[in-house]
Amino acid sequence: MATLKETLLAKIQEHRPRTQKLVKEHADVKIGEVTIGQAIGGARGVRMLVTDISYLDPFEGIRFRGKTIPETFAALPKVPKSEYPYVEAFWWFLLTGEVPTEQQTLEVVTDFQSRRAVPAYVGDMLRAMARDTHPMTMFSAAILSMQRESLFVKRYNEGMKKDEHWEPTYEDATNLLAKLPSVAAMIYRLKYKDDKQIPADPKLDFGGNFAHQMGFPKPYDDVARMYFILHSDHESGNVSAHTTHLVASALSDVYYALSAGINGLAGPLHGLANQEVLRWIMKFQEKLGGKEPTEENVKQALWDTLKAGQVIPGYGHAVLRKTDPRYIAQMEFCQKNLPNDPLFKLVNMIYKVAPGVLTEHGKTKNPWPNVDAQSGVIQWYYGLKEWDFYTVLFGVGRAIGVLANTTWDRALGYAIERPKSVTTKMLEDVASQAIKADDLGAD
Ligand code: FAM
Repeated sequence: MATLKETLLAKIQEHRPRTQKLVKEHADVKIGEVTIGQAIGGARGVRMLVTDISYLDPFEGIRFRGKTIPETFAALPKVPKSEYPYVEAFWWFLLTGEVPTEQQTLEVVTDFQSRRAVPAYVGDMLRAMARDTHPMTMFSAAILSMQRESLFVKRYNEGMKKDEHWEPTYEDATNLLAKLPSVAAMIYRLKYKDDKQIPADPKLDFGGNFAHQMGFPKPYDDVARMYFILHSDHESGNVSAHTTHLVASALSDVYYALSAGINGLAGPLHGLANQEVLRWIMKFQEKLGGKEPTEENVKQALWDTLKAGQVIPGYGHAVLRKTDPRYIAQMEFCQKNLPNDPLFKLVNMIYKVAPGVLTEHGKTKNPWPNVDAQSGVIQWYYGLKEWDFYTVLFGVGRAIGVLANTTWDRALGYAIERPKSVTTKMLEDVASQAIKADDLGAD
């Protein structure tokens, strides 16, 4: 039976002629145009990235390799006595577009276990950092510190052909991904558990070992698997995915690229929003001073936030125009596993009230919740209450998607990214020409 690397190579060889044909024969075909609003407004909606790993429809939400979230969970081999699939099976699926067999999955599990050990210098470096450093800074630094391990750099320096770039990138990506749960758990225990580290369990899978090294009992292993898969990929334009792609496009290796992507994820408008959601809820509860929350006082608190010129964390999205299916997947998990949890009930109450408030406020194009509005509740329920750590969990998940993408970027030889900038004066000139043309048209 073919290994993951052999299956991936076959997929790459099958795909390359498609990309080559598009570039050779259809390079001038237009797929969109750019307005002044888009140039100033964060390139929203500009079609300029290509990925086959996931696609985000504004109304349907994410599909991984053509499958919705429930279809993905249903299709992949599951860890015995668990309700969620192996992350390793999902890695295979994202890389190849094929659902692996049980045996293929177990081979990847064994492969990841053999790559899991974190170099001792990572712990030394983390311990040298100020203990109140944000865990995302530690996570990014830990990834960057391992850059010396890059096989891509070694092979590049030896003189490697372009069509071989994917191979050491795949090796780097797998080496790095396999280490991330242990790196994350190390940061958690260093910061919040007096540096009492738990050694890895060589028998466990990606999610299982993460729960073990964090020190959380079952079913936290399944929570971790669900969380990592849900947060993995959201096509290519979001800040963490795009940053990783951009940095890697200079042929910087995956250590440089992922570390940069993680820095983008650390922004409050992106991944850090899940920390912000919990912070908002705790502040709200503090203000209530032990009183039962009501729809009326939730509404008031939302308006207070908006009137203070701040955003409601966990709501809105640059692409989505309905409730995020990643939010729904987590809500269904809560309905099944923690239906009576007070925090879950409060999050549901916010879900009932916030879209109306945001619609009345009239600014956001999407008043519905995104992934971050729900994820902290689950972590809190299972004992992970240090919410400034939540974005690290997001980062471990996001790594799966962006590392699969970077491997394919190298396989298809995508170019160094270099869009063109213009000056404000140029925009003003184009705008006045457009007005003149309109005036002429009106005559
Ligand atoms: N609360 C208040 N105002 C909001 C808002 C929210 N949740 N979402 C959007 N707006 C405002 C936005 O700030 C902008 O105001 P200005 O015109 O004054 O700049 C206006 O509505 C139009 O924004 P938009 O076009 O609807 O959204 P964008 O595409 O510009 O931004 C988000 C998208 C996600 C950055 C934005 O909705 C937001 O700030 N949400 C809160 C933070 C959050 O939850 N981020 C996580 C996103 C998540 F999916 C992820 O990356 N993990």
